[in-house]
Order: sequence, then structure tokens, then C-alpha cells
Amino acid sequence: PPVSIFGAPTDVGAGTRGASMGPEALRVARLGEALAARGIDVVDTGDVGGPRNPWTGPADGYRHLDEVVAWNRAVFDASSAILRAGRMPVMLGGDHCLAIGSIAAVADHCRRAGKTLRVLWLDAHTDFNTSAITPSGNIHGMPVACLCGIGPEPLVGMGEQVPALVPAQIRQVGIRSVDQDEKRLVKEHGLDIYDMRYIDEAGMKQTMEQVLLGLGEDSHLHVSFDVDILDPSIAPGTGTPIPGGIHYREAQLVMEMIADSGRMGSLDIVEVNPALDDRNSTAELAVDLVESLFGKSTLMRD
Ligand code: DIR
Ligand code: MN
Ligand code: MN
Ligand code: MN
Repeated sequence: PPVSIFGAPTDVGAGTRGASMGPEALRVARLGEALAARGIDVVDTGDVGGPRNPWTGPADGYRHLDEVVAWNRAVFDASSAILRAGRMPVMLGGDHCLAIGSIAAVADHCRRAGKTLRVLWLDAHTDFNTSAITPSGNIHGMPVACLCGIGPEPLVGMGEQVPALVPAQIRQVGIRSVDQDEKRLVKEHGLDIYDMRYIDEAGMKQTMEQVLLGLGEDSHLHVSFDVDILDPSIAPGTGTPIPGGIHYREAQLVMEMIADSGRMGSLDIVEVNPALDDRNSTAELAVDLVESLFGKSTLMRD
């Protein structure tokens, strides 16, 4: 389908400043041009707006809750409008709290369209914290919990469908950093997590076969790509780098296998932090990988 890119330039949900510059970094790395060169009908609708980052401490377990809600409403509205126009939303973050708005919009769209939603969460982190257990108060550590109905009312109730997701719809890949109480919570809720140990043991091909199992004609696959899934040695430009991440070939295989599924209907590219990057290399790598996500491959395959 035709693609509409939009930016959400904020770091209100993060614990390090700079992801607010992610959308421009991805544009400088020529994301739109790369997709257009693949023959895709792509438009960049520009950035949504929202409040500045107040950079204050947690209140009742949340940092910047009002600002996070405002940004997510803007993202929800932009994603919803793109989906209603029959196009594929590609959100450029911004930090990962913004996936609450983008995925809530996709969940509502899928219900209207009679589609089955599957979410593929590519990340070093499970992002399943709550105000009661968060070590930081940073809401970019909470979007998966919020989407599953665990969180503050304005974030849990972003769309018409509440909760937006049930855990059985989610697959998480690349996980290697889960906070102490968060471990108990993801276990309790039965999240389907392919952590780095699983990937080490099974290999990425078998991992992705499992992850993509059961997708069919009526499936809508939302891909939420937190660039910190990548090893920091190849992707230094991100706020919470965790050693032991996936390397270039594994990342390419992830993207190519998603492309081969033919089911991707929406995408987030989040946590690119140019303030920490090495000459925009992380944004450039993200664009390279997104080309594969949209079907670029070395050879024609059957
Ligand atoms: C940590 C960091 N789990 C927290 N989270 C994320 O503060 O909740 N970093 N998502 O990217
Ligand atoms: Mn994340
Ligand atoms: Mn992360
Ligand atoms: Mn390339």
C-alpha cells in the first residue's frame, strides 16, 4: 500500500534527551527517498506537534504524564487519518512512549476493517513497566503495559478499543533488559518473548518463523522498531544502549522475513538519538534496514 511518513519529535517519555531529533535524522538519511526509489508511493506529511519537555521528576510514578498524553493524542490522530486514507503510517519517533498512540490507532482501524492485529515489538526492552514498579518513571518503559490495559486512564483509553491489545497479539524480539519487577509482570501476563538467549539457541531464522507463525490473509502486522534492539557497536545513537544486541546480518534477516510475510501494515521507527550518534550512522542503518523491510533484497528470490 502507499505510505505516509510523519514525525513525532519529542523525548518526553525518555530518560535521556535527544530522541526529539530522530525524525530529522531519518529524513537526512533519506528515508523517504529510499522508499520512493523502491517504487513505493510515499509522502512525508511532516511533524505532529506537542508540548516541550519539562524535564521534571516523577509524580505518582510517571514523568511528564500530561505531555506524554498530549503527544500520543497527536500521534493517534495522525495515524488514524493516514489509515482512514487507505495508506500505511510510518511514524518517526521520538521515544517509544509514542507507540501507545500509533498502535491504539491501528487497533481501532483493524476493528473497523475486520482485520486481526499482530504487533511485533523489536526492542532490547519489554517496555512493560507500571507506575508502581518503574525504576525511572520514564513512560517509554511502559507502552506495552498501557496498550494491554495496565496504566493511567488517558493512555490506556487512547482509542475506542480498550485495551487496545491483549498479550497474545504481541511478539517481542531482541529482549535483553527487563527490570526486576517487570520480569514478574511479563510472566504473569504471558507475553511471548524471544529474548537474546532464545535467539542464540534457535538462530534468527527459526526465531522469526515462530514470530510470524499464524499470519494470514486477514492479518495486519504492526512493526514497532526500537533501534536499541541493535547492538550498540552498530547503533550507538540511542538513549538506552544495551550490550549483546542483534548484529547487522541478523537485523537484515528480521527485516527480510517480515517483508516476505507480506503482512506489514504499519511501522514505528523510534529511539534514534542523534545527540548520541556517530555521524548519523544509526539513522542511516535504520534506513538501510527499513529498505529491507519494504522488500529490498540482494537477489530476486522465490
Ligand atoms: C527501563 C528502560 N526499563 C525503564 N526502558 C526503556 O526505565 O523503564 N528504554 N524502554 O528504552
Ligand atoms: Mn522500547
Ligand atoms: Mn528499548
Ligand atoms: Mn541502503
